Amino acid sequence: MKRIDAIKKIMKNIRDELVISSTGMISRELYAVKDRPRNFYVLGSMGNALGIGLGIAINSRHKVVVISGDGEVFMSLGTLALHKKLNPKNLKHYILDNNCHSSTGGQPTCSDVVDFSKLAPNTKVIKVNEEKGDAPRIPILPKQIARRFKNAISSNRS
Ligand SMILES: Cc1ncc(C[n+]2csc(CCOP(=O)(O)OP(=O)(O)O)c2C)c(N)n1
Ligand SMILES: [Mg+2]
Repeated sequence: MKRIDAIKKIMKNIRDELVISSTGMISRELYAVKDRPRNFYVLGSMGNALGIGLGIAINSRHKVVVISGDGEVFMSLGTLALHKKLNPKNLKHYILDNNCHSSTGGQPTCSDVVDFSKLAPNTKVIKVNEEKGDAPRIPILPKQIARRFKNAISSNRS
């Protein structure tokens, strides 16, 4: 499956959930598939999508969906243990696993020897292919992404 098709499939079932997406083409493709103020694109800060999602989930009643890559998860593998410990019922984690850092040239990861779904609850691994994809850069600035996300949460609109 193409990574962008996995993102389309996830987004089909999204209503008012907050969606946090990891650094690289995953965020670009999410923007291309369905931009919305309730999406938070973690630009540049690789390894932090799940931590941000957990922070929101344990401090609110919002339903939170995190979309990560395998390289992203390895940057901060300990956050999976924290996820298991906190176990918020309002957080779902999708990991789009292509066994590499496809956004930056396909450098391999060790995801072939780890089953992420055994390490944390509500964690679904979706195998995707290694294609980099061609979604363009997100044209809104990180500050604007953060501002409209905060506004969307506080006004409770989607
Ligand atoms: C701390 C840090 N290191 C490296 C990068 C560069 N970088 C951006 S995306 C990416 C690869 C992400 O890989 P993965 O999460 O597996 O997603 P994929 O591109 O394979 O879909 C890298 C290395 C970064 N933005 N921040
Ligand atoms: Mg990857």
